[in-house]
Amino acid sequence: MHQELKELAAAWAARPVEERLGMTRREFMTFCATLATTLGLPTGAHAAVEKAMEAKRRPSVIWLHFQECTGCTESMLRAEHPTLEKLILDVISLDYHETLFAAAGHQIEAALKSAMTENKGQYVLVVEGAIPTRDNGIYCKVAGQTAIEMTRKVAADAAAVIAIGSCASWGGMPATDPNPTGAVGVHKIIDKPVVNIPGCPPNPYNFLATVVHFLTFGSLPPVDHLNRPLFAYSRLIHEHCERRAHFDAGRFAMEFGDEGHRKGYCLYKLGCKGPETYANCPTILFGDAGSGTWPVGCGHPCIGCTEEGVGFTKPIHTLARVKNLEPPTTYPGTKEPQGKGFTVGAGAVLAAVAGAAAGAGAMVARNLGKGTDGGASGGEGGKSGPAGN
Ligand code: FSX
Ligand code: SF4
Ligand code: F3S
Repeated sequence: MHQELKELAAAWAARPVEERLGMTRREFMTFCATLATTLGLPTGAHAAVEKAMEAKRRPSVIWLHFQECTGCTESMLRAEHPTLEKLILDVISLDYHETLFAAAGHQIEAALKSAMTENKGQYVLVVEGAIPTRDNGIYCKVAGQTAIEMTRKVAADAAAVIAIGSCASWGGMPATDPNPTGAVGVHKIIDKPVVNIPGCPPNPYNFLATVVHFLTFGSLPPVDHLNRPLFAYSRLIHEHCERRAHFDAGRFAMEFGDEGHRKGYCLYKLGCKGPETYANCPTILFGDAGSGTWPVGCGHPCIGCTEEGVGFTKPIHTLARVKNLEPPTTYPGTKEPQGKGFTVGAGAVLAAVAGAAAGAGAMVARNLGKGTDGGASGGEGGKSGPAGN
């Protein structure tokens, strides 16, 4: 049976990329070329991404779950746009995932073993959830092993390690004071470089972009001092927020449901942590459901879920430290039609992979979906971090 599945997977992978992704060849080529032109990529960069997407070999991914809510996996699979999950499941070979596997017990343990042996030194380890360290890590065990033991064992032969979600990045929700289990992020217990993709849940596009980068260039993307990919976490939320014009004009919602809140004014005085949180939420959005589909767009202050020391640490209602007072060069529109507008699609992902800044990625996403739609702009090349090359 195992063999039959392998043959089926190989037959599917042998089909042309446009067939696998449900696009025409022309659409696929135009898609890559448009991105390259719009972003001013160095000659050949789009071709490399194109080639990687077409490749029949998909990296084996082993996905471990520890202290978390499974929201990372849920957000990856519950996107509205079918292209997203198609893309994810097309670019990787998900060889071990406790939540998604139909198998259990010895069968799934055997699957882990064979994925590790068959792809030794080549697989990507993805960890979802924090690692409890108190009392020798006994507060989270899978198949008789602690999360610490299992992570170290699987990480030893991994080509790359990705911590998905805030829990795996630094402890997140399980590490909330007083952190009874001593929950920490993956990078605290292994010696290898780890790329962190925080967010509770994280944006699935940021995960996909990271994997496609690995696929295209054979390395994980450049990261910041917290090991977060620069393409996604180099800008403050406040810099691209559609309510920013209201912040600069001093128009604030003072209570949920008041006139300012109903008019879409800035949520700073309700505790929005956008001014001290680095992430691309306002530009890449969630769920492919159109404009406004991100926390602030829906009327709730950002709680800083991607920022260690802010999310799950600072009370939601306390005022944020404003890290950058410089007004943006371009303001996003303050009246976006709710539930309509562009579809992010894969454009922003590939733009991000190719080294563009989040703002430029958003422009491409908007342009792909709507023709022209204005929006935030900006761009800068990434610098290499510890796991960059
Ligand atoms: Fe949940 Fe993931 Fe939050 Fe944590 O996301 S959405 S608690 S970051 O590890 O499952
Ligand atoms: Fe947007 Fe929050 Fe900044 Fe206001 S404080 S502009 S709501 S990110
Ligand atoms: Fe999290 Fe704030 Fe984005 S709460 S999802 S970082 S808007």
